[in-house]
Amino acid sequence: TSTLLTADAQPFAFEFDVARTALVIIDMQRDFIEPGGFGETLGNDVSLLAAIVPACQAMLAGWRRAGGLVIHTREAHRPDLADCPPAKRNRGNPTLRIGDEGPMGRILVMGEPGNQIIDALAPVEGEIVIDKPGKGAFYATGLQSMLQQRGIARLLFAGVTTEVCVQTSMREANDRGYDCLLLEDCTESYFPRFKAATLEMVRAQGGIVGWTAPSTALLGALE
Ligand code: C5J
Repeated sequence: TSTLLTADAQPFAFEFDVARTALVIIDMQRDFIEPGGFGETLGNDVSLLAAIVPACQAMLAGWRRAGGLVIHTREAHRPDLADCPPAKRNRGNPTLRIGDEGPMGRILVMGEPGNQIIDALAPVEGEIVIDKPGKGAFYATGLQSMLQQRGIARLLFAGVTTEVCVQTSMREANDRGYDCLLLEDCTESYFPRFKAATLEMVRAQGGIVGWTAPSTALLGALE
């Protein structure tokens, strides 16, 4: 509907209409959430991230009920890794590099078991799935034209990790003129202090990157 709704948010109320707003769920793929994937090979405790799944499920269910557009992203590379810069593949000293064979198939490669969105948040018919080779969802993807074709002006962000792919995507969107809101309980980092800092930096200076709010504030506005 084109009715303007209002959600309690920081630094001030967020106005949105379902018809021109999309829920963007960033990289809730097995690689980051389950043991044996890319996240764990970088030395992270993946159980921290799994904790947001129930809140993401509730938000997704409410947004679907309201008839809103849902976009899922996956950090995913071509099997030949032509879209993976060596700088990305070689940085740090991961036990498994992008493209290597891991317990859930080749790390961060399209089509592999580890690259699938977790069952609890699996896309359904009519939802858009974006495979992105970078951290941001706009870089080298068709996301912007898909949003433009549908008249989307506002984005609600969920997913992982808060300060990497979520924040990068949100900043890309903000520079492209979208009003962006980060769903506080639907995002997580392997470093809790980075999540806290990201929420603060997004909404500082009058919402320099956008808004933040708990998912219940958005869901409440939909009722
Ligand atoms: C990372 C992501 N952290 N989805 N990817 O490498 O945030």
